[in-house]
Amino acid sequence: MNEVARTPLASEAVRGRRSFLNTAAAAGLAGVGMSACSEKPASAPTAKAVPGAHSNAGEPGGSIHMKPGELDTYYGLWSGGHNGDMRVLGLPSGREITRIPCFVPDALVGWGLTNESKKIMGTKADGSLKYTVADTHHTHASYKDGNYDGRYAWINDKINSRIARIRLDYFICDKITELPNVQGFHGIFPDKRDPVDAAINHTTRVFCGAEFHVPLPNTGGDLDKPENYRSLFSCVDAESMEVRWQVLIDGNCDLAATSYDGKLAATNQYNTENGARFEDMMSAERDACLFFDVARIEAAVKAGKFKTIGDSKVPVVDGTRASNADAKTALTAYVSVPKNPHGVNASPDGKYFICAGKLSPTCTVIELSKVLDWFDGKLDKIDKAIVAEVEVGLGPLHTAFDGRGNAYTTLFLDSQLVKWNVDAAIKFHAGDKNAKYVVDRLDLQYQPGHVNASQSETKAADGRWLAVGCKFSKDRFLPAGPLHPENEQLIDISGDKMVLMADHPVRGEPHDFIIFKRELLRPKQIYALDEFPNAVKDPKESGVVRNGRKVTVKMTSQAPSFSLREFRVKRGDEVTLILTNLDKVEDLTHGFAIPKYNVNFIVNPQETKSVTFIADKPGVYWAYCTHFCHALHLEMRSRMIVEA
Ligand code: RUQ
Ligand code: CUA
Ligand code: CA
Repeated sequence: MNEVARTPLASEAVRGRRSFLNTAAAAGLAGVGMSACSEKPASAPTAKAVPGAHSNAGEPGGSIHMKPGELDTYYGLWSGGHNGDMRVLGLPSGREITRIPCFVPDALVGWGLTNESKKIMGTKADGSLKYTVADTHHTHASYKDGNYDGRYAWINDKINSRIARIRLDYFICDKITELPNVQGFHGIFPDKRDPVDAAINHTTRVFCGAEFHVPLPNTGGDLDKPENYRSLFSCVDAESMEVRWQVLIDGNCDLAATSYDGKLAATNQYNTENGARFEDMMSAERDACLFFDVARIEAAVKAGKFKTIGDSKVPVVDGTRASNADAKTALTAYVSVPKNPHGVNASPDGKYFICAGKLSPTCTVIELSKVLDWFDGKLDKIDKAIVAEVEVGLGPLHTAFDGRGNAYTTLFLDSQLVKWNVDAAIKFHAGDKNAKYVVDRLDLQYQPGHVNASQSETKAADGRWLAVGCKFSKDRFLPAGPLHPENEQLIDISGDKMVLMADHPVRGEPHDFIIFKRELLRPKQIYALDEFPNAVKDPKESGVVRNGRKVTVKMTSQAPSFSLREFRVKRGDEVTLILTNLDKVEDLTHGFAIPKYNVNFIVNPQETKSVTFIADKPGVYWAYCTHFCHALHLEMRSRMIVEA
């Protein structure tokens, strides 16, 4: 597939293309045909990719090739898209280190099979999983003093509107919450400090935007009245993972951002039209970035100024335009932003939110102090908070920062990354037509969506590395059937010119990711036995305990054997097998599989897991260790005898 047209268009045509995309044009672009729109400005430097870049150690690029035994200097947390997991990468090498299962079963660790993971994932009355599909897009980590504190990360499931929390000490998912009253939960962002108690300078809440409108409650009413469908913005408690409150809004939500002072959360809205049809969602020339005054919302909830919807107990406050026209009492403020914006990102200096235009070739810079002024009644019109609205290229989607005043925005349609200077853009917008805000452009392969730079969304943005998630890889990798991988590209942004360093194929479909310094995490590599209330702490506790038809099998593992060489149950018993790995040696993981019973999971050092199944097939079943642990790994077995 080499059909990517790279012919520069005549300047008029370029200018025409660079005006707003109307409904018809966007409709025509809905397919892969988008790949044809990649006119290249004559000035675009075409950085040479590997292998040249590999040899420039010492230059701005440095080496991204890790010698054997060498460790990466950054972690990357990547969403796994419709694999429903989170991926952990080492950067700059791009090596994938692990995947953390969240929303979808995982065969390696037994996620979705063990009782512990099922409890986190959620089950139906019959004990089976409530959901087995997911669509993760956005991942962000908890903050302290404006930087990551290494406690948690969160990730969304757009399909079933769930938010999962990852413990960053063990790299495991420990809680999942399903948001009520919404569909299409997409954007997610933790607050960076407490909006009410200024002494709390770490994450306490996570904000969640819902894209799709639904009838409220969605229980069969208003089916054919899309004009009554509504969307909500939700706040989840970072510790309890309970939904604290929701805001009923006009329009919808897309991505989310929070301010460094904790006071403001925001979501971009591409469907202020409340449209139910494709063309309706694109009928308005401007949509909005919707701001929330978090402290006022919490005060309203405290004062009982809320309702609840259907069976949900979550307080819902009124954030509609009509009810929030008076700035002095408003819970929300709708800043107008051109046509169907997508990403909204907070600059690391704490001053601005930048909205990427998507169907408008612009980025809009909103000054947060002015938004606060409006809420204080000191600014007469909320749109005066817009301090720049500049053209950057076609299809702007997401923006990253280098901590030196530059923004990096992906241009989906142009297949480019544009580096632009925020201060210069503000000057240009203010009338200084000599202000050159575009600093550099780099062609990408192909159709970039997400972008993030090392430490970009923290006060410690270091402008070292930047990664781009390209939606199409086309010809960049060996063909392997019709499904192409995505292409995650690594770019050195330490110099004036951006340098493309590497392509990495990834299994579909990562969306957003964050990159941060490895020192910010303190991972543990051995569990504490006490993390597990059902731990079998001593091999002597092993055995079979019968309680009617319920049988509990307790077992431990220590390389190369299980504490029970055999165990007996009777046909029809409900068997709960608890296995604690008593090995304390780092990297000494065991597996436990039972043939014909669909059981397989792993236990890491000092970890306990359990499974429950009906022993419905009499016979001999060699349970065995599936994870290579010892020279006698193959001999590491236990015999399950099911008496007829
Ligand atoms: S959104 S491009 Cu979730 Cu941009 Cu993926
Ligand atoms: Cu234990 Cu392999
Ligand atoms: Ca719209």
